[in-house]
Amino acid sequence: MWEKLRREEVLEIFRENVYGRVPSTPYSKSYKVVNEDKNAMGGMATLKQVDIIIVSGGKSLDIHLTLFVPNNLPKPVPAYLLIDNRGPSNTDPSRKLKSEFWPAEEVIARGYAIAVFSNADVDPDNFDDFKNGIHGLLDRGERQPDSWGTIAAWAWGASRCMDYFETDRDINSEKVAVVGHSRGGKTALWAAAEDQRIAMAISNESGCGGAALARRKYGETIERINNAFPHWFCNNYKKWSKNEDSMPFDMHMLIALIAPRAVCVTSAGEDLWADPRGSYLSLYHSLPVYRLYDKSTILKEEMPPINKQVKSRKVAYHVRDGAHNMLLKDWNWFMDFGDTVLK
Ligand code: GTR
Repeated sequence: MWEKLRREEVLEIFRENVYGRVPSTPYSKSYKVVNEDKNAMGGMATLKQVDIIIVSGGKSLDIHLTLFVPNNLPKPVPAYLLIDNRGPSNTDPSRKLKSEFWPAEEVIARGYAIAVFSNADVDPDNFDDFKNGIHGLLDRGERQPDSWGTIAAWAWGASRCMDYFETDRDINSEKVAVVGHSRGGKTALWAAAEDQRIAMAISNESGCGGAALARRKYGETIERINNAFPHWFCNNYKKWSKNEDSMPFDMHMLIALIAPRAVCVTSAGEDLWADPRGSYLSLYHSLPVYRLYDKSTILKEEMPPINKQVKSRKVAYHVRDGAHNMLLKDWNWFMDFGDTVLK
C-alpha cells in the first residue's frame, strides 16, 4: 500500500508544493574522461575527472565530476557523492588544498570512493528568473506554479552523476551515498526521494526546506527562506509562507520517501537557524514508514546528547558540537553508519 500508492502521492505533494517538477524535455547525455591519474594521493587512489555533457535545443551544459577510487581494494566499491555548494577550494583534485568539508584522503582510507560535483555547474545559485543553468536548457514555455526550482535542479544533477556511476565498473552504483551540507543537504534529501537508485542520503544541517519540521517555525521559517532565496523552491512553496499550519504535509514525510534506503540526518549544537530538534523529530516521525520495512527501526523520542551518534537499522542522527559546517568529525560518523549500510 505504501509503496504502490501512498509513496507516489507523497512524492507528488513535494513536487507540487516544495521543490517543483522536472520538465520532460528530451536531452542527450555523454561522458568524457578529461583526466585520469592512477597514482593520485601518493598511489592510494585513482583520480578520474569526468565531464557529464547534457545537450538540448542546441545548447549544452557540462557537469564536472571529480572522483577518487581507492587502489588497493577489489572493485566495485561503495561511494560518497558530495553536492558541493562551497566552491573549488574545498574539492581540489590536485589535493594541494585540503578541506574537512570533503576529506577525500580519509574517505579513501576507509575503503570508499569519493566524488563531488559543484551545484553551480547545474544551476548557479542566484535568482535570474531561471534563465541560466539547466533551466536555460530544459525549461520551455511559461513558468508554472509547480515548475522546478534550483534545489530540484541540483538534485537532478546528482542523478546525472548516478547515471555515470552506472557506467563505471569501479563504482558500486547500488551503494552510493549522496551527501549535502545545508542547501546541499536539502538537495541530498530531495535527490534521494526522487531517485531510488541512491542508497543513502546524508543531510548535514539542512534546516528549513530540508530535514527540519516546518510547523515548529523555529530558526529559519518558510517566509524567510522564500524571501532570501526565491529561486530555490517552486512558486507554490510561497503559499506556505506564514501559513505552515495549513500545510498538508511536513518534512518527516520527505524523509519517509527515502525508506527503506538509508538516511543520516545531522545537526550542529550552535546551529539553531537549522533547528536541530526539529530535524531530529522529523527523522523520528518518519520511522513509522521505515518500520513497514523493518520493525526493529527504533529511536527514542528525545534527542541524543551532543557528539553521540544514534543509529537504528537504516537511520542515523547526530548533533555535533559547534557551528554550522561540515567537518571530518561529521564525515567519520557518516562512514561509521556507511560501514553498516553500504558495505
Ligand atoms: C542560509 C540559509 C539556509 C542554509 C544556508 C547554507 O543562508 O538560510 O537555509 O541553506 O544558507 O546553505 O549554508
